[in-house]
Amino acid sequence: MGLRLHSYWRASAPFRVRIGLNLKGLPYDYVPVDLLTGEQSSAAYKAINPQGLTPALITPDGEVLIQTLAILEWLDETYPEPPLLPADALGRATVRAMAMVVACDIHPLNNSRVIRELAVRGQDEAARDDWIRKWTAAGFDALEPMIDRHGAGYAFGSAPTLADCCLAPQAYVAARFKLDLAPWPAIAGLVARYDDHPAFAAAHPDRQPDAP
Ligand SMILES: N[C@@H](CCC(=O)N[C@@H](CS)C(=O)NCC(=O)O)C(=O)O
Repeated sequence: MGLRLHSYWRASAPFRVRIGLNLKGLPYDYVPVDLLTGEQSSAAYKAINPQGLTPALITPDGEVLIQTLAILEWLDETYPEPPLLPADALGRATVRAMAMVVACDIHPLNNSRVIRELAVRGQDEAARDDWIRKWTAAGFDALEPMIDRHGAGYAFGSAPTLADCCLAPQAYVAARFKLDLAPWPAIAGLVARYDDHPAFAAAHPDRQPDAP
């Protein structure tokens, strides 16, 4: 058995792991989880990921991994080339910090279950979209100077890292919710670069088997 990824085409968290798998050149089986019909909350899926969130990665030994940062670090330790983290401790801490700005401080506020809850509490679509843009902008404000300082073609240095695995999907969400990247030229520059990289392009939502 090879690697198996439980994924939804448009969701940004599985997109991170698809990029990581592609950067490592690892083939995997794609198992769609339909977030629109609530499949993530089914007993069958929760037996795989008790959080009812995507993605889940099944290892060749049949172990289940959840949480994208943990999955990407496992991938990096298990399949070291090319590395997703720098060789030095300071570099690793910086790349992890950039990834966490996205994965810990932007995305959790904007995840679909949070947006659904805002709707339940009476927020209309315009207010919900503003909410998404607000927290994305706050994270991008923090990332922009970090990329200015550490980037040299990618978010940190001249090759893609864990930070890019997280940032590219968040930039896709930003475009989806019509957040103009003009205030963040360093991030806008990276997005153009991601579009040209085969590992990022193959991971793009529109190219997934469950995309409509
Ligand atoms: N912190 C988790 C976040 C996972 C997550 O929130 N996934 C979203 C898709 S981007 C999801 O499956 N949402 C389903 C829902 O909200 O019901 C990770 O990094 O894996």
